[in-house]
Amino acid sequence: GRVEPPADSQGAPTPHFRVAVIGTGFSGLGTAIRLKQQGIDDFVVFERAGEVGGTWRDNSYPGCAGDIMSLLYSFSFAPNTEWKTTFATRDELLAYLKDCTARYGVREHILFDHEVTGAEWDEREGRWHVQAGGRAFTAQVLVAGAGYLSDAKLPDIDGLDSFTGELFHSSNWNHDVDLRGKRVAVIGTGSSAIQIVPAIQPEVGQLHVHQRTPGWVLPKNDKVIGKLQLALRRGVPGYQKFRRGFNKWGREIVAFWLARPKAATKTLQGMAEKNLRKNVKDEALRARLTPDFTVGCKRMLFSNDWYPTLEKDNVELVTDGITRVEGNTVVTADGTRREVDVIVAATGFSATDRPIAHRIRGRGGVSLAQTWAEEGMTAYVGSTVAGFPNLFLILGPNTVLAHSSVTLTIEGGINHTLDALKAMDKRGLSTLEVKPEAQTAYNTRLQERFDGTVWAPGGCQSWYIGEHETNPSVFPTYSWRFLKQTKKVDLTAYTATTGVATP
Ligand code: N01
Repeated sequence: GRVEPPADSQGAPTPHFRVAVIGTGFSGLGTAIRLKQQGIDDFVVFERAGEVGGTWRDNSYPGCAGDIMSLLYSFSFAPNTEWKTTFATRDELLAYLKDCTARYGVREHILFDHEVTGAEWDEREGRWHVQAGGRAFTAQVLVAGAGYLSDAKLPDIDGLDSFTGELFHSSNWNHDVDLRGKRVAVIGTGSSAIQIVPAIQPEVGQLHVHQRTPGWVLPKNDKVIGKLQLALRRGVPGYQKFRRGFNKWGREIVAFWLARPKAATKTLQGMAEKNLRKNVKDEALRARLTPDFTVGCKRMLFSNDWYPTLEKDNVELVTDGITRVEGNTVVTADGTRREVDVIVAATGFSATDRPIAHRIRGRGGVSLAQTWAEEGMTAYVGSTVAGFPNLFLILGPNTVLAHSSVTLTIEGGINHTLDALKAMDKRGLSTLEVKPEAQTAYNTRLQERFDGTVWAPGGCQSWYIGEHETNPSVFPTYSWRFLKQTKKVDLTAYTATTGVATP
């Protein structure tokens, strides 16, 4: 029989939805748009902040921009002809996501200031109980689009929490702090730091860049989109799609080289070495900026102004590790004490220990984080996990494309979710749960693909690789393979049930 919705504390029935989506970044918004396009209107999107945009809302640091061509770093089903430059700035990307929200009518489905604090699978009712924004909801299907670069990681440095100046993370920039003339320490030299440092250097007094591991840097071939390009994009049907496809397939060729350490060393590393030689004349500085890991093992960095900025008079590259912070002073391993007014921690995210995984509880009340801690961080096609019926992850484990745009694996995850919903409708299924053996077989095959690649566990320290014997982050092969495996849900990999009525 029909399951009556349980009442909340006020006695009103708990709102129930066919689908509940977590997050309004590329993953959550993309899911919402595709749900609308598929004619599914019975869904809600929970957003912890007051606006859409995910990564591109949170990261507002000076210099923030994409480093994947904007034509490819956008939805294939929501094209934008108006990109101003090859690589969109953060403001443009955020405007694009806001525009998509309005254009496809998904804003009315979003509950802002509704952070998902818990989601538990109810075996008897065959649905998810979700707590968000202090309220209770139920949903037949839960789609987690919280991403892997959404929760800031501060470094574990003695005394940092009692720093007497201003401290903030790159993804939570404090725009109230006036940096003009200030002494600033930036910790980290990843993708975020290499955009921040050149952007703030002209205005700060002194800039200390704390580098633990130098990265391989390639030039960024950024251009303003000219009038002819714009006219072609606006006026010639199929042109935009062609350019996007050209970029996508070009990157597949890079994937072939990038994965193989010998080939990558010969080609990409050679290019990166040349870039370093060309831009850094000081030999001693160059030596300190030369990485000791195979190119591609950590995410490639793209910049034209990172190296030149490091040679400016008010910039110091610090390579002795930070041992502690005392009052307003950063102390490094060589005993040097640097007084600073501001510390910017460009130290990355909790990518392999995702906070959302602690909040989602499947069969028997076991959390996703617990499951992953015990059995390894895996999913079937990056999307579904045994023990978690009717849960679909967008950007689950092993969905990072080191050579291409994350929006491709996001679209793959969405395809898989939407096709599963279609199959459920068509066959009258109330639950779908991946079979443990299908999940294991998929991951055994996937992990074998890491053998002999630059992402093999142990190659370097990076969120690309994680800290275990298996790699939980990268998808080790071409994006077309990911899109192929997520195009249709393979019902033979799933246990399906019928008969649990949902309101
Ligand atoms: O973070 P990261 P990110 N003491 O984890 C260092 C995407 N992204 O925010 O290498 C000293 O890459 C750490 O050092 P090490 C992109 O996918 C894209 O920069 O671990 N240093 C490293 O240098 C990227 O991969 C764009 O030794 C410490 C840095 O902090 C992802 O976001 C722009 C430290 C962290 O680097 C994350 O990038 C920005 C410590 N205690 C970001 N702890 C685009 O352009 C950590 N570090 C699209």
